[in-house]
Amino acid sequence: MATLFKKIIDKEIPASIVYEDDLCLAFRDINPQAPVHILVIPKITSIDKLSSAQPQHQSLLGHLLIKTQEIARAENLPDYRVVINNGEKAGQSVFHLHIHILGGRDFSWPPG
Ligand code: DGP
Repeated sequence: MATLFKKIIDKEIPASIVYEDDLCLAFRDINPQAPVHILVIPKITSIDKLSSAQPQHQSLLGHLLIKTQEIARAENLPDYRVVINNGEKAGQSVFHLHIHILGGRDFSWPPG
């Protein structure tokens, strides 16, 4: 079943897209938890969460992180938090791998 994020990739649902290439898409979170809150997702749909990733996805995962730091730089974020929620108990609600980029405010630790 197509997730919400697949529909965003296919432009069936509008999103505020900040970056796109052949492998990934980045767009602003609809429910931002910080002044800047961007999601970076792979275009392939076979990775529902980080723990489903396989060794064959190594370069894709690296690509997502490199794009994460480029997007943070483009958003003028010197400091930012990068989050991947893996599974329901960790707060994952959309089962298509995504990296949260959060910035523009201070963050506490440990996270809730
Ligand atoms: P997570 O809880 O880690 O699975 O994060 C899912 C995020 O997706 C959550 O922060 C809200 C965001 N989100 C859910 N639906 C939409 C949508 O339709 N558009 C956008 N831009 N973001 C969405």
